[in-house]
Parts: sequence; C-alpha cells; structure tokens
Amino acid sequence: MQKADPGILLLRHTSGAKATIHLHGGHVTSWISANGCEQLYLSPLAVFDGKTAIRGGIPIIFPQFGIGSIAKHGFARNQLWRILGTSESESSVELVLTENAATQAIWPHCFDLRLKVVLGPNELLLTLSAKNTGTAPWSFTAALHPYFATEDASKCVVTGLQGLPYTDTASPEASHELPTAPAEIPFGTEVDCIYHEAEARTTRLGGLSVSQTGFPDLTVWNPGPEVAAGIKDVPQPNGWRQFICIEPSLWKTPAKLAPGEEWTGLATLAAN
Ligand code: TA6
Repeated sequence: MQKADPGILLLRHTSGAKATIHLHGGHVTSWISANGCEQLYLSPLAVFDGKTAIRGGIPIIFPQFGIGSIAKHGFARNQLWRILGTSESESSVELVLTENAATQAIWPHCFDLRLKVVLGPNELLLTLSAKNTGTAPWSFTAALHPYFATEDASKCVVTGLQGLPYTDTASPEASHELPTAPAEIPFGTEVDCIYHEAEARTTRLGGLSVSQTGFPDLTVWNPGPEVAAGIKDVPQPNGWRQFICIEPSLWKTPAKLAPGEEWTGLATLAAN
C-alpha cells in the first residue's frame, strides 16, 4: 500500500492490478485489473473538495439509499473516513467511519461503519459492515454504487437478473404487482431499477460481473441523455454513455440493528 497524498491510498497487487481509494467518502476511484484496463468510470468533472460526493468510482451509500428523510444517499460518501489497517500481503485496506458532530446533526445515532477493500488480480472484494454502537436500535439502508466504465452504454446490456421482481424508480408502476426482469436490460433512456431477491445472482456487463452476499437488492442505473443533461458533473452530451452502475443494495426491507448488533454485506467485482 502506498500513500500518494495524505487523503489518497494506492493498493497494488503483484499481478499489476491497482486500486485508488480516497479517504473522503471511503471511495474507490480507480480499479485497474491485471491486464492494465481501468474498470471504473470517474467523471472528468468530479469535484474533489472534501465535501461533495465524488461522481464515479464506488460511492458508499449509508445510512439511506436513495430519497428519504435525510439527504439522498445519506452522508457516508461526504465524510472523511479513517484508515483502520492495511495489509501488503493481502493487498487490502480497511477504513472506518464513526459518528461525529456532523453525522449526529443529520442522523442522531452512534455507529461504526467499516469498508474493507481487497484487491486480487482480476477481482475487487468489498466488505461493508455497520455496527450499532449506541444504546437504542436504529434502521438503515445502504449500497455500494460502482460506476463501471463503458465505451457506449447504448451498445451494452446487463444480464443475470431474469425473472426477478423489481421496482422501477424511473417510472413507478401504478399496479401493486411488481414487474419481473427480462433476460437483458438495455440502455439508451434512463434506467433506474432496483431488483429484489438478487442475493444469489451474478450480474454481468460484458466481461464484468458482480455478486453479493448480505445485499438482498441490486440496483442498475444509467441516466440516459435526458436525465444526464441535468447532472452537472456528468459531461455533456455523451458522458452518460461512459458508465453503467450495478449496485449491491439493501433497500426494500431496511436492516434494523439493536445496540451491539452488526450487519455485513460483501460484494465481489470481477473482470474477465
Ligand atoms: O442508485 C441509483 C440512483 O439512486 C439514481 O436514482 C441516481 O440518481 C443515482 O443514484 C445517482 O445519485 P446521485 O445522488 O449521486 O446523483
């Protein structure tokens, strides 16, 4: 492990694989697999001011996924995390975020949120764990929000989710019965769908795959040209083509933790 800058960590694997992690947000901003290919999208307009969420890479979403009672996607992606430990032999780093005055002002709970990143030749293993260190129970939702790099999203499909019920947050259904996923999910207009009962599935995008344990949902997002036009840190007119997000998520049924209890979610990102 190398520190490129006080706030940036560089993980290296003997295979040549590399990952860059910003302490702001506990945010992986680059993952280069052993073949030298960058697997993640990082917007050239991403803001690195220590306050704004970084557009691209792998934002960490906690304690609220999406819209709810606090700011969208919670605060973990806007906070400065600390290094808990590193291992050269395992090519890993573990980061932690605990409550502080700013998080207490938004969400009045005590927590210990940890992210472990393990780099392999062609894999990135991410373990997110949340512990209730307070004296009262609390509930939360969470996600890992990877932006995978694509040359042109309109020519890509996501597979592996066929038959799963999903919530389409881009065009919510009036019916109580949820639609089920097709064999291939195409892109070109906004896709913002949360697939349920996805824990046993492996989701694929070209040579990339995502599998997860502990995250019961899986979100697929690409803004398409119209929604992207309203996102200031996505380049116009074609930035939307350059990524597809595949997000191990905990959303439909929030997790509730009693004092001392812990939840863990694990995701494996693999590049073939
Ligand atoms: O996870 C999908 C999503 O919730 C979309 O609705 C989309 O807005 C995206 O996240 C990015 O959100 P952000 O707050 O980073 O602009």
